[in-house]
Amino acid sequence: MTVNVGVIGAGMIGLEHLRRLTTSVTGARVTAVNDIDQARAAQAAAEAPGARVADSPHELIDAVDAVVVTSWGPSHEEHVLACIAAGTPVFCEKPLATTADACLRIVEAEQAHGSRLVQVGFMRRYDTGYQALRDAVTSGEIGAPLIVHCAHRNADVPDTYTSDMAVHDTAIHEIDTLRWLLGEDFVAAGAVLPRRSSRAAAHLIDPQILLLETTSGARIDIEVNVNCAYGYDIRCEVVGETGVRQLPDLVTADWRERFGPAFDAELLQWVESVAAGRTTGPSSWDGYAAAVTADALVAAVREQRQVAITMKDRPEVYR
Ligand code: ISE
Repeated sequence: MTVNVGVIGAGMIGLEHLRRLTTSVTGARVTAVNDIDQARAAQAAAEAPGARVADSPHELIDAVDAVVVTSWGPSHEEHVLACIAAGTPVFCEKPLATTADACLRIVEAEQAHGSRLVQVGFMRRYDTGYQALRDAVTSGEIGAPLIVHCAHRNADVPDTYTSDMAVHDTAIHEIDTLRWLLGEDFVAAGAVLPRRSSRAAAHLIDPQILLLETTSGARIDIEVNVNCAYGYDIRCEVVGETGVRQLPDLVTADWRERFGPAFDAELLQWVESVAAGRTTGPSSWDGYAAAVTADALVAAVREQRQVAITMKDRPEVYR
């Protein structure tokens, strides 16, 4: 079966996903594209043989087997809810939605539907380096995890980048990956702020050191440093009771190059699961958990205090 996919949102990441689905991911073809900018939608559709421009997200949803949502973050909720209402599987780029309440509305809609339809684009779970770290933890090879040291460094960021984005847009990857890697939720957030980099724009708090505590009492520190000048550098070292493992040392120009293979694997797995009639991978619940944690971290940075993280009970659908 070839899965007919519609793409809502033809910006940078939308185009990346469209190209992947057209050239490297087997089992799918993009048949419709929608964007608030019709010309941009037409340009994107021209890259996928047989694809057309859909007049509206709703018209697109009705015409395809599955949807990729890569529109502007604040519109994710509307588009994902429309897919759920239509019973259509949907891959939504991160963030699932821009507030924890909006994520919860998606969770509730999926629960009412009775089974999962949503996969969230947390692609680091498909990175072989992180998978090896997770294996080292789950196999017991390094003993129970005590501490995780992370760094998320970007060479630079556009002027539109804000201090809150350091959490909501950047550290959000560590938030999800570490929940998955450690198999635990977080109970508390904190932040320590070093002196500001002279390379950072005047409005920006950069770098930031974000702190998390897990339910078992393991501690995580995440350096977010988005003006590091030298490249895209993602580090993660897990300190267990009997050993230590880290990601391979790999500095690239940007995230596209660093996580290209993970994006490929993520979309291939999504297409295969849609074809098999089930939804796997990072869920709406994971999107909600990431949003709640991100809100606590932003408060910790702004208010310079420890912030408790509390989540609703995990519904049966996500167990
Ligand atoms: C961007 O949105 C990403 O997803 C990248 O992985 C991250 O490194 C960057 O900081 C974000 O702005």
